[in-house]
Amino acid sequence: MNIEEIRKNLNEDLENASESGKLEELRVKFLGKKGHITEALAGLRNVSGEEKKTLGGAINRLKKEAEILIAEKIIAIKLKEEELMVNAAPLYDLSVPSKTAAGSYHPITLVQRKCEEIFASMGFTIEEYPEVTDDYNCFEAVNIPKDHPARDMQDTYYLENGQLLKTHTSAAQNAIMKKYGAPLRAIFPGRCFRNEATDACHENTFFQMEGIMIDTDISISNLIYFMKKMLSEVFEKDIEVRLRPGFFPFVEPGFELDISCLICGGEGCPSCKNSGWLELCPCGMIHPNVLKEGGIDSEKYTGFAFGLGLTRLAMMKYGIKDIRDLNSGKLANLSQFVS
Ligand code: FA5
Repeated sequence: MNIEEIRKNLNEDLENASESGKLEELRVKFLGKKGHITEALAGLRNVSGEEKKTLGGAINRLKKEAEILIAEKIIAIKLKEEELMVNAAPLYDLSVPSKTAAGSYHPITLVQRKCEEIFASMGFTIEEYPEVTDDYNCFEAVNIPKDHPARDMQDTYYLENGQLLKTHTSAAQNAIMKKYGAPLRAIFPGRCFRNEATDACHENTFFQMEGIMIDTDISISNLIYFMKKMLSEVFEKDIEVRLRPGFFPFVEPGFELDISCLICGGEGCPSCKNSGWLELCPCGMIHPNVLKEGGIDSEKYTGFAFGLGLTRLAMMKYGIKDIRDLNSGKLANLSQFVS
C-alpha cells in the first residue's frame, strides 16, 4: 500500500468509527507492530538515496498525523458516550424509599444537647474549646502550678511539641474569662483525655461539660440551684443527690456532687464502684487566683464552676452499665436511644 492509499484507508476508518473500544483496533491496524504505517517505514530499507529521504519524511509525517487524528477521535467519541450516559433514563427510581437505615445520635450527643438547651434557657452561652491545649491553660491558669500534687490526679497524653490533650474542660476557663470578662455565664462541653486504666466507669477518652457563672454576689446557693435544676430536667424526675467536700485547686470551697446510682438503685454495682453513688459533677466557688489569672477583679466578683461528667450522665440516663460501650462503635447498642 502506498502512502496515499494508507491515508485514504485511515480517513475512512476514522469516519466509520463510532465506539471508543474500536479505536484501539484502529490504532493497532495503522500504528501497531505490524500496522500499515509501521510496515511502510520498514519498507524503506529497500529504498536508497534521495528517494529514501523524501519517502521517509512523508511516512513520518503521516505517522504523526495518524497519531493526532486517532487521539482526537478517541476524545470526541468518549465525550459523545458520556453525554449519552448522562442524558439516558436513570437506572434507578429516585422516588423509591431508601433501604439504608437512618443514622442516630450518639447517647452523649443527646445528653449534651439536652444540657445545652437547659443552660441556654437560663442565659448561658455555649462555648467551644480545642482538644489540644497547653500546660498553662490546662493546669497553671487554673491554680495548678508545676510540681503541685494535684497534677498526679490527671495524667494525659503529650504531643512532641509540648502541647497536650486536655484532661478536663476547666482548661477552657482562662480563655473564656479573658474573652468575655465579668459578668459571665457560659458552658463549654468537650472531649477530655486521661492516661489511666479503664474500667466500667472510667475511660481514657470521655466528655465533660464545664459551666461557670461570675457576677457580683454569686454564692453556693446559686450553684446548688443550677445543679438541681439541670439534673431534674435531664432526668425528668427528682434525683437523689449528695454534696460532700471535695478538693480541686481551682475552687474554694470545692464539692463533689454525687447522684444515687440509677443502674442499681443505690445498692452498689460495678458502674458505681459498689458504693451506690456516682461522682457526677464536682463543683465549687471559683478560686480568686483563677479569677485574677483570667483578668477578673476578684474583690468585686465571685463565681461558681462545675465540671459535669457528660459521659457518666449519659450512662445514668440511658442505663448503660459499662462506660466502654460508649466508645465501642457498636451501632446496635448505640443506635437505640432517641431523646
Ligand atoms: C475535674 O475534671 C474538674 N475539672 C471538675 C471541676 C470543674 C471541679 C469545676 C470544680 C469546678 P474530676 O477529675 O473529678 O474533676 O472529673 C469530673 C467528672 O468527670 C467526674 O465526676 C466524672 O463524672 C468525669 N470523669 C473524670 N474522669 C473520668 C474518666 N476517666 N472516665 C469517665 N468520666 C470521668
